[in-house]
Amino acid sequence: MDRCAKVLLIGAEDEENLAIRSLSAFLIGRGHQARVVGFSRPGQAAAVLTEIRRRRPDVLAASVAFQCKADAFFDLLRAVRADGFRGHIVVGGHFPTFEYRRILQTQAAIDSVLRYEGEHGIVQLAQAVASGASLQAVPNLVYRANGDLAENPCVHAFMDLDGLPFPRRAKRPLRRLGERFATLVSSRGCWHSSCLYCCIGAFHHEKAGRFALRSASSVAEEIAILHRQKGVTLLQFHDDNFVLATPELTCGRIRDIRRELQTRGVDMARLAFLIKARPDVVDDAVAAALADLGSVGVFLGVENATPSGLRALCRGVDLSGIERALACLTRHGLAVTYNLLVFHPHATMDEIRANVAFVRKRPELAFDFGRAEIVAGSPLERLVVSEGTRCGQWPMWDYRLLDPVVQRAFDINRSTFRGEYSHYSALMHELIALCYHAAAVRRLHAGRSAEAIAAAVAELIAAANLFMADRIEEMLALAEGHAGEVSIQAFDQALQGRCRQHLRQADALRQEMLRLQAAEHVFDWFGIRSMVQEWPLAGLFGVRRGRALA
Ligand code: B12
Ligand code: SF4
Repeated sequence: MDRCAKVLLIGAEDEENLAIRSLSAFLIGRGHQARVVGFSRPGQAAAVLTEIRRRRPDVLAASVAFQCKADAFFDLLRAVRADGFRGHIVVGGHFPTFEYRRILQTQAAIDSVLRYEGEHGIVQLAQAVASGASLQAVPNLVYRANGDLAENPCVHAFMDLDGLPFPRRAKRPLRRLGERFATLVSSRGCWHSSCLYCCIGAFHHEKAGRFALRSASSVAEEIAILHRQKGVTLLQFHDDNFVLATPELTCGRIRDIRRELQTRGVDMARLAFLIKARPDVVDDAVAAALADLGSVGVFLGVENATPSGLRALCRGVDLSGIERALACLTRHGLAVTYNLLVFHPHATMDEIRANVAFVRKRPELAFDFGRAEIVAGSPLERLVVSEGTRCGQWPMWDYRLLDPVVQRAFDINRSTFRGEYSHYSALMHELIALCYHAAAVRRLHAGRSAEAIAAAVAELIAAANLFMADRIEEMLALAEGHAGEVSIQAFDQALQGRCRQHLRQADALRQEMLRLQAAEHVFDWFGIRSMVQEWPLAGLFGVRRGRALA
């Protein structure tokens, strides 16, 4: 007779962690007890230990999806053992799926790795542990046995996504960008599955198809519940790629979700969406369909704005596709943000300069730039190993760029833009958030103040971006000129000073939007929310009034 098992799931919760929350719902649906506890920073270790002592789970299941967090999780799990926990510890997610051997060889605290999608084996594992049965029949499991590793056969098929319960949500919804906020996924996998730096293709490699979709009605049902029961108004689709392989399929999918939401009586004007998309399928019809659904922001997969860079990153997109996507999305009023992986193994100085020129052409779009990082399972990992440029240490490998001048530029980037005390990352992160925030406010709190703030946000982003474009070019010149420590320090000081100044400006705009949203939410209660922006009340709340709308 199977005993009901107690499972405690741990994962980074910068926002609701859909992996552990989905697995928690799945376990509960099959009669087990499951709870989640967040671990995003080492400072939260004490709270995790307390929770383990209180709950005394049979199984501790940790999501180590992020390779960059692996060491923090290993430290935590060692501390858990040192604290006296004797139950079973299993880890899962992207990184352990590929690095299971090394994890089990080096991490004595960890008993097993459950590879690929966790639903395939988590229930069997919980049952086996709770009833003291053998682990032999648990699919996808790798564990220590007889001084060796036992690798059970894996199930290589997508779960029936519509058959899965919705993720267990926190009691109170998150607040992001001044709204009640939730994330969700409407698919698993990616139809492109080929990008150099990405492990999603490898994660689903052995399956018959590259991706699986939930039905539009299942997606709409989850959104409707979040909206009605939790008052969620802002939703972020965490699908790697919300758009499908052709514009026609994508438009059909978006229209289906919209129709299903309407069928459920959801007031679409009260919802705003953020999505991620590859540029190649975004045309005017897709942009219009997205806007019609209520999308306000798109994180567009630009990644590199040169033909050679796009080829090197195996993006399968050309520059004209990127230009078209940007033009269509902005024409339909969507806020677009993007990232540029200017540093990759074969990057050249000319390529980086061409990327900077791309930024200059659209200074009002929030962006960030960096290096393609190695994650386990990615083609990049294989490339740097075969080229002999991998260096550093597991689990966070480093690599050398082939062009020595580009490598020097990257080293300067690492010690200045990305230096330990740098404000750069915080600023660019804040500007991306600010741009989505302004777009959400324009949709959910439309009015003259919202428009005026959005204009101020665009102005700040443009000023910051043009400044950064100059600094990136200066960094390239420093690298070419073999600049010494003193010049690099002077460069850094100027960079940090301006970052701090822009951060203060960004914070002021963020606060102003939050005040506007708070005021409108209060007036909404009385059904007179338009008073805030249309009557001379905005000033009372410290919000600019702006010009009357045409
Ligand atoms: C949401 C998300 C985020 C959120 C994180 C939210 C949070 N948890 O707090 C944000 C936006 C903050 C984020 C940031 C980053 N992310 Co991210 N992110 C994702 C994304 C798009 C979706 C994850 C998700 O919710 N999926 C839905 C759930 C249901 O699926 P799942 O996570 O795959 O979980 C299933 C299985 O993996 C498995 N599983 C997972 N955990 C466990 C645990 C156990 C015990 C078991 C048995 C099974 C299991 O079972 C689950 C159910 O089937 C994934 C891509 C992806 N498609 O998964 C990237 C991804 C996880 N992120 C990635 C990266 C690189 C990052 C960043 C480093 C990016 C950056 N340069 O800053 C940062 C680091 C974040 C950090 N915490 O430090 C990589 C990870 C690669 C790696 N091995 O390191 C991914 C895979 C994207 C990619 N294409 O490469 N990210
Ligand atoms: S980066 Fe995005 S488009 Fe490229 S393979 Fe990964 S999920 Fe697919």
